[in-house]
Amino acid sequence: FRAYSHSEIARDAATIKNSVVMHLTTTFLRTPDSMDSGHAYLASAFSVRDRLLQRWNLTNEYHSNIGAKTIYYMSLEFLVGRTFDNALLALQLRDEYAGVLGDVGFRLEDIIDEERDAALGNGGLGRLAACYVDSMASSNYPGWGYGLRYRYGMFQQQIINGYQVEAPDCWLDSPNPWEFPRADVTYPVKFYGHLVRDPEVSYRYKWESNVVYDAMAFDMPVPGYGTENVGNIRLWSCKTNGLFDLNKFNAGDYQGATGGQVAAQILTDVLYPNDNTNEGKELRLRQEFLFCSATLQDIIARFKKTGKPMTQLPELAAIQLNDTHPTLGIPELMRILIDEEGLSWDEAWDTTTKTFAFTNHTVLPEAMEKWPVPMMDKILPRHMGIIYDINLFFLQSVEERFPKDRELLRNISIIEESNSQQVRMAYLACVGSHKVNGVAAIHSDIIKQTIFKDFVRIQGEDKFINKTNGVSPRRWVNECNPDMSRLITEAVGDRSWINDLTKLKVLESKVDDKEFRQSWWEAKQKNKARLAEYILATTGINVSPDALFDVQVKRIHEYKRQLMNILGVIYRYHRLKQMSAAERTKELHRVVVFAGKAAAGYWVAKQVIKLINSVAEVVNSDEEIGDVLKVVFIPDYSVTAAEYIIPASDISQHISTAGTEASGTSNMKFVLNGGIILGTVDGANIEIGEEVGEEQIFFFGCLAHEVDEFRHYLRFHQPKPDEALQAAFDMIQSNTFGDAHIFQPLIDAVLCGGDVYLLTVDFPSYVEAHKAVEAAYRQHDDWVTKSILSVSRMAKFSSDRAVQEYAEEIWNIEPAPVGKST
Ligand code: 26M
Repeated sequence: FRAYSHSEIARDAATIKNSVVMHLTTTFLRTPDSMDSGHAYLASAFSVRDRLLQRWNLTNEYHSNIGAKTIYYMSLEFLVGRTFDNALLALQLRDEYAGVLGDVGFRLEDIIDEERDAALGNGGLGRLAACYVDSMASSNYPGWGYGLRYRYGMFQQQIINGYQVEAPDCWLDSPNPWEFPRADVTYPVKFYGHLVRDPEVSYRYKWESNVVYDAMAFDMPVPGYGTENVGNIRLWSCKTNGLFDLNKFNAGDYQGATGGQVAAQILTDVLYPNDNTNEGKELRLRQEFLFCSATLQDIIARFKKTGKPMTQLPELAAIQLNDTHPTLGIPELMRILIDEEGLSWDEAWDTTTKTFAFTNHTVLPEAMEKWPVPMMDKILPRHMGIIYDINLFFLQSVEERFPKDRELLRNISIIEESNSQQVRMAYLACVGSHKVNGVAAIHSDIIKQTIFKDFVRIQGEDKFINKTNGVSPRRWVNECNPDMSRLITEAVGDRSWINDLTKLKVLESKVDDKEFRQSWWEAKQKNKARLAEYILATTGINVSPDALFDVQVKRIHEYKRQLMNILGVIYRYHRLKQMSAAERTKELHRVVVFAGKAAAGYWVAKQVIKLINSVAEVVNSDEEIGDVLKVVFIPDYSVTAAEYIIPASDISQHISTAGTEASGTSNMKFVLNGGIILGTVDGANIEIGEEVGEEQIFFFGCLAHEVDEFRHYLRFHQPKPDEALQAAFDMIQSNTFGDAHIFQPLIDAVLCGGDVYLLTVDFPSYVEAHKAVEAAYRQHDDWVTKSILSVSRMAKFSSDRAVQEYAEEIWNIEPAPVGKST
């Protein structure tokens, strides 16, 4: 029997009101008279969630009935942000809920603002995972994300006395309508222990251990837009296996009785707040394994229901590794297939490599995951053994083809033979996968020439491919920019562009339409006014929406060069101070916006935040300068903050040292929202430039292939700052922004530390590029043209396109829309 069917989502006000009141009174034990906006949010959210869960059930029932091949996107991070508005838009119930809430005196915008972000990620990699599950659901691909349910997500950033201070993100302190606990979906995960060899098969073992944790599933429904499909992110939460030690309790050891519980929970307590750095902490390794083991057990349990032989797993499941963090999934699948399912080594290896594919997201050496062999051997003895065997067979096959090349074998070995041996996770991921991809064209080229060079030679060119990143048009246009979205819908004639960004092309025909251009400009101005309010509320700083909004928001990292940006601001301030008042009145007004978090232990990045805030304080209170220049550091950058900031930018900066930013994804979001990029020839900036045309983007700086030579030179020669950069240094050193000695290490990194990120090399062309931006912005009409043309040419950067490419070229899966056959 079926209690509901796909057509039965009620849209009438009475039914919606009933379900909201039902939740208010029965889920939250409140009455309509005592409803505050917090409970108005919760009751509305639970009523929307009911509808999503119905579709969730239908989707999964349908996919299992038709035996659809499913993609499992394994990621230690999912940076989802808020869900309420996203779900309302996907179900096309936004106006209906606005009406019902309006009747009882609430504005939908205020209710939406009650929701806390699900901040289970650091930055680009985590947000990409969220965009990809959004696209899978919206494009009807059977696909699940798998991750961890951290009790504390990305820390909250406070700015105190100009410094970053971290506070815990207790996002689960209030009820979370967007997760569904599944106590029945729980798997045991072992650690430590010892191995017993199988008397018959030399490579088969029994792994015995008393240290067993339980991983319990929580499902987050992912609404597909304009479809009945609802996707899923399954997150694991850890607890001890075997509940409670009654013996200890009876002996009066009350704490000891629950001690294991506390120890286990630590595994999913907190997201490591590192972005592009690897700390090599033991707890992180245990986190990664808990995740991989629970996920593989779950995938296999689902597969076994089909009754098919294990060697057919790749026909029903594709697993994508989001960077190396979930790489232990490879030896874990090998262990299950060999030790538990009785496959031979060769069958297991063939099945495993056909199932896994791997995405690399960074080339920074400090981000490469390596685990000390003794640590891995202690915590995961069976997996260490399997990794040794994978490596042995791999090296043997290479030796056959390249006899006596000792250097080659050393270079490609999964085990690095340093003072202490280390497992190179990127190599393990590569050897265990049938496809390896980078995330933008230049990045995919670079990894083929650097870390995977020898693997390309051995395993062939075809294994190494490019999948340029994309972003969800639902969240990053339709949701965050309603005014521009309305204009696009008018131009296109309907909302079809939200699932098909190639429709943006029609905007090109509007570029000479006076009325359209005016509305386009007004939409941007409105977004700027909205951001100005947000800035006032979060920082107390007053900025004018009439100024040029110049924005750099992303994780704070040396390679992203926020330091170069603030030095540029200091140089601008220096010039303004040298001008006469009359000259200053001719200057273009500018608001420079920064936001972003520094990893808690990344001292240099934290000093950069302090410098930005110190400059802001001096500049913003300088009466001579007034509105000509404002500098703002918006605290606690998040998905929700990004949804305010990105639609309001005129120019955004993506200025990494060439060759260091794998792709970048906010660059795509900014241009999709009518902003223009000031950037280096790096990552996806390059492909954005190719699509929108060189008139629509401001490039500067040295090229990736020149970087090595510059770095080499600067190792042996004193860097020479140009006059502009020297002026900025001088201003800092003369205590203009407070005690100079706290900033001296930042200057020393450039002048005495080899200037690894090439500030002295790129600063002159950076200053020139700013001048070009300014001249262009003054040509108001041309600027609007650039903005409209850019958006019209951005189709490539939809995550729908990216996911479709993965589906066709890596996963070999097809869309399976629900509802057509029910
Ligand atoms: C590693 C070890 C221990 C703890 C944390 C990490 C870790 C976490 C996140 C390492 C790297 C992490 O993220 C890297 C990242 O976000 N890379 C970005 O990926 C984006 C999506 O592909 C790209 O757009 C960015 O250019 C790239 O920097």
